Amino acid sequence: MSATTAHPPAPETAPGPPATAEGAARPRVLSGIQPTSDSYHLGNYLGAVRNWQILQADYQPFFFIADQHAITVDWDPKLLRERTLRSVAQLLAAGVDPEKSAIFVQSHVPAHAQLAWVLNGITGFGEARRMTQFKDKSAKEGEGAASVGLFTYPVLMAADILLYRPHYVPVGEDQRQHLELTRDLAQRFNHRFKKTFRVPEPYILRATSKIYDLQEPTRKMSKSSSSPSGIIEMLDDPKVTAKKIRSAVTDSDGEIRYDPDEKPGVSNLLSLLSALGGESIADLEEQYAGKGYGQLKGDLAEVVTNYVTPYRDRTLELLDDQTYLLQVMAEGAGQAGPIAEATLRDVYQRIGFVAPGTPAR
Ligand code: AQP
Repeated sequence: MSATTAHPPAPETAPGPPATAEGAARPRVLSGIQPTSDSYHLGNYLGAVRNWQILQADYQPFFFIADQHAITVDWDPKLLRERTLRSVAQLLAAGVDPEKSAIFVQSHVPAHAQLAWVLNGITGFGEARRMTQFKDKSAKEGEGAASVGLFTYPVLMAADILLYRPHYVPVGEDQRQHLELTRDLAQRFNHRFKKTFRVPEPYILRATSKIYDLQEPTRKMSKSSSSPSGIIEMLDDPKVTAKKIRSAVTDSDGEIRYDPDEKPGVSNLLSLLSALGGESIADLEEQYAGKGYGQLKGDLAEVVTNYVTPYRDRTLELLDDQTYLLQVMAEGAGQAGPIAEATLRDVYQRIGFVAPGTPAR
């Protein structure tokens, strides 16, 4: 059983289901997620994974577990292995279907790192330095303590995307700047060496593009900067989740109204209820007129519990069948690998690398 909805709202920056001529290839979408926690949080789920599940009906999807990105900050090898399997299990539990989508692990397709190296050569140091995620993530320990990998993370992300020449990249708002860099690098490469890459569009659903922390509702829900009480883990015991929702920070004026500037906590709860329950924010405002925050939180806790319980059960079931998970990864890499390698061959030829055993052209 999967936690799904029928159709996503229209994305902010891309058209809805494509008007594809019969027989023509469906437009390609690609996205990735890091295996850096035991469970995805509700931000990862609503901002990215749920949309992946929906898009696979009309697009040709490639979804990967970004294990190479995961080693740009400190990591534990045993945990990384476990979390990679947990990530695949969660994608499947969310309804991403290996019959429709290529689900693979980044390090199983060496072309990602190989293209990243080439793109490093056309990325300006200053341009990489402007990436706000690097600034945010390196701020805690200081820039000197951050890895070079964290610095070039957006270049690897550009390679991840450009290898597959996708039309759209479904991500949360926090990835918009990285996607802009990807587009710049694609255009720069195409201009300098001959058209090679498709310049991809972001696919960002406004309603769920940024899910906020329950305790600090002006900050995004995030595994590295949220406190445990501010983050809804999809695989948590639903009772724990319900308790976190009941303790969410709101305000003292008592009115249930969507106003992210004045009432960020209540607005976040309304957004979550709307995203998971399917009713519009305007309808919810009407229904909750004159009611208290306790009622809103109780209802949201129930909706979240109903939503995550089958997801959690299915994930735990899949984790008992590691042979199947490994098979899904192998099949996904089998689909992704040849496409990525073909792009890399084009790139190598265009930039002047001599292909082994062939005369230089
Ligand atoms: N709060 C969020 N709201 C909406 N979308 C979100 N995403 C992450 N947080 C939110 C989207 O989830 C996808 C996978 O993200 P990732 O694996 O790159 O993880 P992340 O962005 O690093 O997730 P975190 O929790 O925010 O991790 P840290 O704290 O390490 O930065 C992406 O599409 C992302 O946009």
